[in-house]
This record gives sequence, C-alpha cells and structure tokens, in this order.
Amino acid sequence: EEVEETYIMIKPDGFQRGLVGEIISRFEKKGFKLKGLKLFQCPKELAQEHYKDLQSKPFFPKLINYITSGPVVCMAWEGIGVVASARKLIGVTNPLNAEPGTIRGDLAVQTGRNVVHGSDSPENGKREIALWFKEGELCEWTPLLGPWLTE
Ligand code: YYY
Ligand code: MG
Repeated sequence: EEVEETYIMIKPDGFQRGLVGEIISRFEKKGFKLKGLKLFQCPKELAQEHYKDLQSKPFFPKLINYITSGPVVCMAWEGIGVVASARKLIGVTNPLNAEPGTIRGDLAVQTGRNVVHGSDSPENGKREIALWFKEGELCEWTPLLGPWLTE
C-alpha cells in the first residue's frame, strides 16, 4: 500500500448538527495523520470547481446551495491507503444504504444531507487539498506513535 492524501470535509449539516468532534475522532482513532484543518465558509465558485464532474447533473444547483449554506470543516489526512479507507469509514453516498458503523450509516438519512465528503481517488485527493488549502495551511509533523501504527 501507498502513502496517500485525502480531502475530507464536514458539510454544513454536519457542522450545524454538532457532529464535528464525532466525525474528526473517527479518522483520528483509525490512525490517520491530520495535516490540515480549518472552518471555512465556501464561496460558490469553489464549490462549483470542487464538484465540477457533477456539473451536468440535475441536483448540481441544489448541491452547490447546500455546500455553501454554512461553514464547512476542511481537512487533509495522510496515511497508507487513506483514500479508500476513508471512503469506507464514511459509507456509501445514500445514508440509508450505508452500513451501520460508517459515518453516514450512523449519523445521516438522506443523500442531500450526508454530512461528510471524502475524495474518491489519490489524484482527486491531491487536487482537492490543493483547491481548498492555501500554502502554509498544511503542517508537516512526525507522529510519535508512528511505529505503533505502522511497521
Ligand atoms: O462521493 P460521494 O459524496 O459519496 O457522492 P458523489 O457521487 O461524488 O456525489 C457528490 C454529492 O452530491 C453527494 O455526496 C451528495 C450529492 N448528490 C445528490 O445530492 N444527489 C444524488 N443523486 C447524488 C449525489
Ligand atoms: Mg464524490
């Protein structure tokens, strides 16, 4: 497995519902490394760029309104296989189909209010982190627990 980076974002519903600590702790406890974290009110243009692959979908305008409707929590996480693993922790897009134990399975009911975003490939992980974070907003640090998490 490769060391990768993924962009995780708590959406405005997750923030308003007071789920920030709960969601962050799931990635922390798993053993991934947090490299960037901020509370941010997302401008429309950034939301559109982030979701540009979905531009032609009928739900696109609604999605952009939702993502820009309040603060989001932006995170960059690093780890071995973190992209796919974070998607597993998050659960499938429709929370009603998401397995219990996943974030969406435990904490949400509707696709349009599915509380959290996770990059779908290592390439998109890099692209999205570069899109949402400015230079100087990411931290390089050495986890003291490193040898207890990976060999
Ligand atoms: O990666 P993921 O968030 O699980 O789903 P995507 O297919 O990338 O869609 C992004 C986002 O769009 C989804 O989290 C909710 C919203 N959405 C929607 O509102 N209605 C759909 N039918 C599909 C997706
Ligand atoms: Mg996606």
